Amino acid sequence: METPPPLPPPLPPSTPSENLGDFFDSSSPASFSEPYIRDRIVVLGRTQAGKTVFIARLYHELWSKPQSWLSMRALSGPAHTSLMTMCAEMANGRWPSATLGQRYVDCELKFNTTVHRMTILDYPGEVFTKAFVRGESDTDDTTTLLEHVDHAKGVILLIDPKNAVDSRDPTKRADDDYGMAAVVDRIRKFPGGENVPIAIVMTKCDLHESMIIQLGGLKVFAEDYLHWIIRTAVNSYKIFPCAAVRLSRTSRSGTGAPDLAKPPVNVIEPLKWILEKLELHAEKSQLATEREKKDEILVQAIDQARAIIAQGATNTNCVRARKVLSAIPNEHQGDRRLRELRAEIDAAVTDHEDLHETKQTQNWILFGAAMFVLIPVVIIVLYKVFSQGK
Ligand SMILES: Nc1nc2c(ncn2[C@@H]2O[C@H](COP(=O)(O)OP(=O)(O)O)[C@@H](O)[C@H]2O)c(=O)[nH]1
Ligand SMILES: [Mg+2]
Repeated sequence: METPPPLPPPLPPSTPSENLGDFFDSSSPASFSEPYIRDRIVVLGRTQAGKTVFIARLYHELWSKPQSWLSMRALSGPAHTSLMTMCAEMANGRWPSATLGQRYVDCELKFNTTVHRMTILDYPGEVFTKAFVRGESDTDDTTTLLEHVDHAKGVILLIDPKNAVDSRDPTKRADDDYGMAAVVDRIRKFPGGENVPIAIVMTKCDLHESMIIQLGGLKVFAEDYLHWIIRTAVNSYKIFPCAAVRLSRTSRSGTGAPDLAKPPVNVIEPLKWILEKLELHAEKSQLATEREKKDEILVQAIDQARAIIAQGATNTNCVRARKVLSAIPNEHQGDRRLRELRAEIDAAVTDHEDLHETKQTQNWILFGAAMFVLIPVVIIVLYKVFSQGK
């Protein structure tokens, strides 16, 4: 593993949340004026959640058997070697040693044609507890952790379901329910975090499957033991029961040796789900941008046509206005605003023609009346002139 890569600028100072219903002490995003860049998929979990095993297996799967639609590459040689060594150790029947220092692995993911950055935060669980349970965000290690979380566009949360159930140790329990819910809360409240896909991965399910079944199955288990996380995640989350590395022999204690020959369960799937969601979001936002652009063209044309008609609803102006409107792309021709304006132009031109006709009739009546008076006067004058001449 390697030293942390340079990070984007830190978050602006936090302000207290205005929402009275807020339960967690997350900083409010209300003070942000600039769009906040969400550029990485983040993997995190508390101590002993199974992070090292999960990421080593995920990396091994994608490196050794790259799929045409998904591949993964560590961004540094030492990180690659470290992940592959951990898998080699597991292949030899040894679990990877506990994480000693703060560790980051930066990887590049290629999903179909898009490249994503993935940051794996495999730090000692104490840092997680400090940041999300004790709310201490002033030390270097917690600040870095929070910054990664705040830049996440997708998150994989690893939870050992046994810890979620283990109520004998309230500290352990707090890390899983309070701490994890605090992570989710922070993600949802910060700019652009409303729809960040969160994959909740329940680890070591080869060991815990029967416990989950006994407690009512995955759905009931999640509602009973992960309800704070689910409530806080609101939307865009999915729960995956996962067995990254299974034991070589049936053992319920979890102390058995790992067997890398057995296929993993739900190691690639959470990542795939996140990537598909991100692709869908990207498509949607691209469509929305295109729609906005087209709408702008429509609004501009409507304004231009109105300005022409405002100069007078003469035949020439109406023809000009209609010409402007017919230049609008076909897919907008059925737009309500356009139909209404066309009807207005038709009405305006009819009024204009009616007015014109009325004026013409009035002129003819005036002319007739004038002739009615003038002709007898002229006849009388001529008669008088001629009769005097005689
Ligand atoms: N049976 C089983 N045990 C696991 C699995 N993943 C992790 N473990 C056990 O949990 C221990 C802690 O896992 P580790 O990945 O080091 O946790 P971390 O502290 O979150 O990095 C390992 O030493 C294994 O004994 C799994 O998928 N199946
Ligand atoms: Mg570890």
